[in-house]
Amino acid sequence: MYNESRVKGKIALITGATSGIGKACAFALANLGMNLIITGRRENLLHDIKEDLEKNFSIKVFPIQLDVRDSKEVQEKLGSLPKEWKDIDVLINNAGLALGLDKLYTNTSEDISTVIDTNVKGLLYVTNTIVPHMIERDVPATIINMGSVAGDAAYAGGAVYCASKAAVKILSDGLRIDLVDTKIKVTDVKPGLVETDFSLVRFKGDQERAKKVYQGIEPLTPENIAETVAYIANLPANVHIAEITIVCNNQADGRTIFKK
Ligand code: NDP
Ligand code: 8X3
Repeated sequence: MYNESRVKGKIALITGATSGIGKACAFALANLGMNLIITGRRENLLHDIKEDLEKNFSIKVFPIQLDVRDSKEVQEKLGSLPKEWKDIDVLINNAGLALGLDKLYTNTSEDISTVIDTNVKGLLYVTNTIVPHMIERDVPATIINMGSVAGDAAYAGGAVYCASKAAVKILSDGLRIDLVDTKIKVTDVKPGLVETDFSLVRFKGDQERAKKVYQGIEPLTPENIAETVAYIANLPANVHIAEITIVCNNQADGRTIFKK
């Protein structure tokens, strides 16, 4: 039904496009003919991905090295985009991470700050830099925030991460309300287990432990999520998906998983 691209030639900005879900979103949106601003901290990866995208699709890609935790950097880099990249139609707030899977009272203040500053404050800094110009343009636009089933209920050892994703849900709801008199839509995408570098980052490079998370179950792939993100980005202007939960088979919610 929505096979044709409505967003060809339009611009999407993706945070955390160097890996996993964000990178897969870049390819899925490129497939719809969107020009892309890809961001992340690892500059070398951004340039490799730009090359790969421009080789495979007839689109333009603008890489910006960006740490979403740095409000000044966000304001400077995203608040002064070149004229041809200013008109962002789709914003994907995807950058995020978890650190550790330990009892709340053992979490270090450094890890707590990193998770909250990235998943919550970073999303706010980027959103607040982009939205005013979206409103000014007065054309249909979509903001897609990467939430999680982790935001629906706490699980053992995940309190700070779960709280950050609960915040993404409430911020998405609040922004949707605050934009109700505009043409801008806000969607909270809530995946379950997706096999990416997420667990490797969470367990600080412990490959064995990270691998175990996805054993005994067929997890989602980043491409599974990207397909839904592209579908949402490509919806007709009158169709507004507020929230969507995507889990793999044998996962019921953030804490109920059946492993063989
Ligand atoms: P990855 O680790 O593969 O990707 C995370 C991305 O976030 C990377 O591109 C990384 O880029 C970027 N990032 C992290 N910190 C920052 C920062 N301070 N500034 C800018 N970019 C940053 O994990 P996923 O693809 O799985 O995660 C993407 C999103 O999906 C996250 O928000 C995560 O919480 C969410 N999610 C993941 C699920 C899963 O099971 N994998 C399930 C539900 C939600 P770089 O290091 O280059 O800065
Ligand atoms: C990431 C998925 O279940 O590890 O949000 O929290 S989970």
